[in-house]
Amino acid sequence: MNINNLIEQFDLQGKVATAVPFGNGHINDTFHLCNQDAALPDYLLQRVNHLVFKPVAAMMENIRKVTEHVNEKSRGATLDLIPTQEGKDFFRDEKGNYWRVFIFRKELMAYDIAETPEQIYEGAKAFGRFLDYLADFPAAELFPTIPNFHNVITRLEAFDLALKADVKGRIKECKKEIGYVLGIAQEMCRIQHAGEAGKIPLRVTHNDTKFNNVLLDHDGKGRCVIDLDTVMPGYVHFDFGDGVRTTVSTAAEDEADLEKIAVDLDRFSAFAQGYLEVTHATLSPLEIEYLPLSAAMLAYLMGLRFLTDYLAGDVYYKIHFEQQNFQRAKAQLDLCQKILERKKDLSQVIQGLVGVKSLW
Ligand code: GN1
Ligand code: MG
Repeated sequence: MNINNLIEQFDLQGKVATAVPFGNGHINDTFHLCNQDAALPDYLLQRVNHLVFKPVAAMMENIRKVTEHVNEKSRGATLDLIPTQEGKDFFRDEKGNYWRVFIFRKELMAYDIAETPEQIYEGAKAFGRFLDYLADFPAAELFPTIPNFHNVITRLEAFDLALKADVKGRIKECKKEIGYVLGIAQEMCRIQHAGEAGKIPLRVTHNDTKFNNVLLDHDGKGRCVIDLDTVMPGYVHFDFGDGVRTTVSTAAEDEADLEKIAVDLDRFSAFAQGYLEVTHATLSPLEIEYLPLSAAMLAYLMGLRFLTDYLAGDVYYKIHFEQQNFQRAKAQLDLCQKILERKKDLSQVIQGLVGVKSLW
């Protein structure tokens, strides 16, 4: 089926002029559909990676419920799903690929790396509002699309299996990183343990709050939270931690020069201030106490996942060059270490904002 036949399956306004590959996602394939009539909306067509998101229909049902709930509270605060001509959430082609369409907000922009603390503050507020809008949504109604997605304990088990198999004989290159991962494993499991002990509540979380998943307008205000594939029950730390991980340094996620990776306290303060301004009334003191640790945990989790994928032979993330997963892992583990070195400073920022002392 060619792209024009595919587009015809969806209930779109106007005619599509061009379909161009779009974005930097590591998982799905995305196209920007530009409308011939500039007054009508552009669209985003995506092929869902159904090897990663196995229960596609359940995931799409999650997305429909969540977008309806959020957009009812604040129109435009998240994506708008466009149904197929038959009123379905997605279309399955003859090869078994799953396709879906959202409105493309051409007046808004995504940044892989935030340029200023103001942008970070605004983006963080949008992510915070997303959590807040969903605070009254029954988490049990959402299907756990990828179970244990941010569970450090089970991610370490998968890492252990990859180490035992060593299918590409790559362990010898990664000795230092493997040692680092194992050395701080216990500390990195603390939030998960606290959750499993019932001390931290499960909420509806986004679970992929990297900074390029919030769109800002031309005045720099955070407008629209995107990439809802992993919205499911989780701890607030997953969202706060990933937001900090992707904003606290100006370095890229796979930065090869580790000297360029730095924890910038102004950038951290901006994220924490924006996020907490909207959520602190909802969060418990214990949830707030663990926020600084969550930043290290998410950098650790990503380092761990990239390293696992490198050892397993690059089977999960898209890579653009041979060693990219290893390079990503090194950068994320370096960031984790640098966040841990600054833990007192991060805690002080949180304490200054909401008066809650952090646990380390
Ligand atoms: C993947 O969809 P995308 O590329 O934003 C991954 C996230 C990671 C991210 C790292 C389903 O997200 O968990 O944080 O890469 N998504 C999935 O950049 O694994
Ligand atoms: Mg994603």
